[in-house]
Amino acid sequence: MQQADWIIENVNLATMQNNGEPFGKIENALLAVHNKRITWLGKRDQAPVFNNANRVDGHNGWLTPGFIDCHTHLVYAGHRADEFEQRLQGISYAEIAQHGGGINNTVTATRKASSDILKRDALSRLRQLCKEGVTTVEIKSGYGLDLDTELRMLEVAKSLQDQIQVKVQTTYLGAHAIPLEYKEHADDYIDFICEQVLPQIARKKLADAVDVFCEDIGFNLQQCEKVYQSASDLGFRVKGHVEQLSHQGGATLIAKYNGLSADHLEFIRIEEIKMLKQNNVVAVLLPAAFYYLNEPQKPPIKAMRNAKLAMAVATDCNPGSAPMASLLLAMNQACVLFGLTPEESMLGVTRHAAQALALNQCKGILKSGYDADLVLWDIAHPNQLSYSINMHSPRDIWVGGQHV
Ligand code: DI6
Ligand code: FE
Repeated sequence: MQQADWIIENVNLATMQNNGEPFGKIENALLAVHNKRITWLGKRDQAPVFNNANRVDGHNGWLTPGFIDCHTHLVYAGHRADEFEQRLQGISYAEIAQHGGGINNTVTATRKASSDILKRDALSRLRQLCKEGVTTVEIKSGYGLDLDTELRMLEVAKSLQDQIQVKVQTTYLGAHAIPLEYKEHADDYIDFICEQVLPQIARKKLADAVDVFCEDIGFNLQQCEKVYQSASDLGFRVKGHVEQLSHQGGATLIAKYNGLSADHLEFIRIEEIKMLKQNNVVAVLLPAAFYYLNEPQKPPIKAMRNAKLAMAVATDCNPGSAPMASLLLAMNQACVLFGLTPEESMLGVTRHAAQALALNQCKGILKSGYDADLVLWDIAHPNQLSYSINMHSPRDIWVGGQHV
């Protein structure tokens, strides 16, 4: 006899483990939860006896790991619908940024907003994500740029998990844009990040990782390397917005610093992919930004697949290039726009997304010992989740074994 707080039966499992089956599936299964963790899973007819366990009926649906959105900018004030209209008139994202709009527009609004307002708005976007089965979310700073607002953004991001059952991982993205007060002095701003902000964030334990925007309209390779060096010295893992609008060499830089993930990658060169693979860097695909910006070039998915590179999929939810709070839609976009298979897109929001956040020892797959972050879907096959838009929502969600 084995101990369990509750078990779910009459259910099929998309474990997302590498067990030789698509989606790591186990049909006619049973899964048991004890002390917030999965304690047993397998075929129903091979299950041990669980005395005193509550029984949940899975209605012959599919149970998946809780989804992980591993790249978002959920905390910000205001919106940029006016810039969306400008882009529809033919003005490019880069042109808007070069004229002081873009990210700096949101920086102005975010600096002015109280923490209560930031929290209220972020919470409403987070609720949308969680309704679709997201149980872990990464949230970046980067719309404050000054010390006070960056710290506030990270505090607000962390505080969201007191309001709603979700795990929040935070990332410091000081090198997101050159703030207006440092215009023409980007190197001084980088020094400010490295000398003033990063040490405080480390001391206050406000971030789990450090990100940069390596781009003509962001920061150059030398500036990004300076941030990575300081971040690594303080014990942070790094990641980056790289090769999105042009090739800069940011992906190779992330590999050199043993980073967690390289995000976007539309302009990565084929020969650079093996560097990511060798250093266990996850490729985070952000099809919503590609879609909104009408980007001219797709990431080289076939080469990534051939290299067996771990590919994650995330919303990039942000007010400029991806005003979208739907991870299911990002999965669909990853298939339609980039050519991922439905299985790859689901790995992208589970196992590979967990790896991008260094949570792959406890989240992202259904496995004994792993956190009981679970989503039950009324579907006949897990490939339906990538196939249809707005047709399926979770029947039940559990975070750490607790029903939400
Ligand atoms: N993530 C970002 O941070 C920038 N692009 C992206 O994919 C843009 C954010 C913004 O325009 O506000
Ligand atoms: Fe982003």
